[in-house]
Amino acid sequence: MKTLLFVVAAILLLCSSCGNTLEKNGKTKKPNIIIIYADDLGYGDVSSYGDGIIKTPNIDKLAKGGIRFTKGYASSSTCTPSRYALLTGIYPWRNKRAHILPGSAPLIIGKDELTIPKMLKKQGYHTGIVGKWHLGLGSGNVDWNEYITPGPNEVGFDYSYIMAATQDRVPTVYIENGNVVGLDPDDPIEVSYKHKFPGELTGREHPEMLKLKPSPGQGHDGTIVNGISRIGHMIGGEKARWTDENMSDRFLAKAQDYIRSNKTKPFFLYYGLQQPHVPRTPNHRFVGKSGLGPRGDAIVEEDWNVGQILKTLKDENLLDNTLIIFSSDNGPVLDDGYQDQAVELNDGHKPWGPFRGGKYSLYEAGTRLPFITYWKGHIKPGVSDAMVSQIDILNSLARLTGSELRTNDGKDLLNTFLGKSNAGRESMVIEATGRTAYRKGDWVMIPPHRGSNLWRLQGIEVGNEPVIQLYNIKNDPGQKHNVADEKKIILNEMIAEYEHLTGRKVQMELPSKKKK
Ligand code: NG6
Ligand code: CA
Repeated sequence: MKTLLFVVAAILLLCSSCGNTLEKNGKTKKPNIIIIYADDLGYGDVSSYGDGIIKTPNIDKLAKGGIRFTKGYASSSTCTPSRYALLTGIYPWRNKRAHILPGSAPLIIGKDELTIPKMLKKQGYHTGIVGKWHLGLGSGNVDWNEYITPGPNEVGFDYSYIMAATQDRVPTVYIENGNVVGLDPDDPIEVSYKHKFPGELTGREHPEMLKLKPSPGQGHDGTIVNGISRIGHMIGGEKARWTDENMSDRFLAKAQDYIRSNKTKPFFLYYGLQQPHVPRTPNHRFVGKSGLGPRGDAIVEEDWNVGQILKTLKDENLLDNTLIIFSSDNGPVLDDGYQDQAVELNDGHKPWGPFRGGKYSLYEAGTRLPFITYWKGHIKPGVSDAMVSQIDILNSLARLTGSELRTNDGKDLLNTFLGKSNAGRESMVIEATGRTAYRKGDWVMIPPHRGSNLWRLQGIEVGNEPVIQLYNIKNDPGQKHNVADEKKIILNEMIAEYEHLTGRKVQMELPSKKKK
């Protein structure tokens, strides 16, 4: 009897102490979740996906230790729509306001809309965002000198440390939980996308003050901040203005702080890296590291950031209790507004991988991106050819964390994300600057779209043709052969499904008909 009591006591003691150890190590039953979201990083920019001309050893570590998806997609080939779809699990073309936003735009996520952080909060998570937001702030006419609301904190994030829009747009300040960081009340900020302020210095009028010149005709010649002119106008807030070269260190430090201070509860961190979006301003530690100029150097810096996040998780003993999802918001672009020699120094590198197009494009490189899931000890490393979209993350994380909530447009692909299944989505609608196309199996159908196919300034084919385009992506990843005339059955099937799903009508313009 004594022995039995002793055994029972020992077991109880063991269990309570293992509970304690779990607590002490910050390990909880529900895994922490980190989404690392790059800005304008192309399929071929990551060495484990591309030509390896730019070395990305840390992202490759995720790819080799997790699932590297070869058919991973953003829902759109620009930022705001992709971010909207990722966070809400809803197609961005359903929301009229989901297009590239100016820095003064109101919040486009409705307060009643479901978001990943809202869903996770209900499951007991602490939720944070650090980095690029670009989903609008306030409800119109934001006063940047007051508490800025609604914003990320009103749509599910407990903590936020963000830039409002893009690095090339005003306001060029960090915003923490709705307040501009370091704002001097005696030097209030005003922002306008309509007019210049008296006394404001712009790149248009003072090119001699610039260390990075805008590309002609792209509009990055407004307010000068840190020797770089931006889109839009801003006055005041001198002390609060960011220094671009320190931005990546700043966001990294905030992301690390967030991880360290929330390690005892399950946390969700959305880490929105700003690279390699323009202006490309790598810290001096990374200048010259890629041999491809600022764009390549910004990617090397970005990769280092990813490595530091991994290191932080390892140091905090959180690595085997944290699911990491890595992807990018849209495809690559070389000249996107500044004369940073991205084109001249590209030197044979293929940011778009084997695909056609890039940022802004309905062609494959617009939305097909690096997409990796990593969870040490829980995901068996591998490569998956399943078609997955960022729009599926919400429903999949809901299942992972035991939430019943689902969105209509997303799929629950949890098993695929965890490497337990090869089943992907069958089809999806992709979006590019308001236009849409339909991707199904090995095929993509692009309805006729008006406007020039080649965006000359950016050097990107955006997918506009007066006729229907149909490509077999598997056999023809470069989308060179429009087979709309030959493959009538699949074409008609895709048109019908696309029309049903989107409510958008496809004009029946076949290539053969146009030639006559
Ligand atoms: C475009 C800008 C481009 C970039 C993009 C947003 C022009 C001509 N170009 O309108 O420089 O800022 O918006 O990029 O204004 S995104 O990745 O945030 O979608
Ligand atoms: Ca982007």
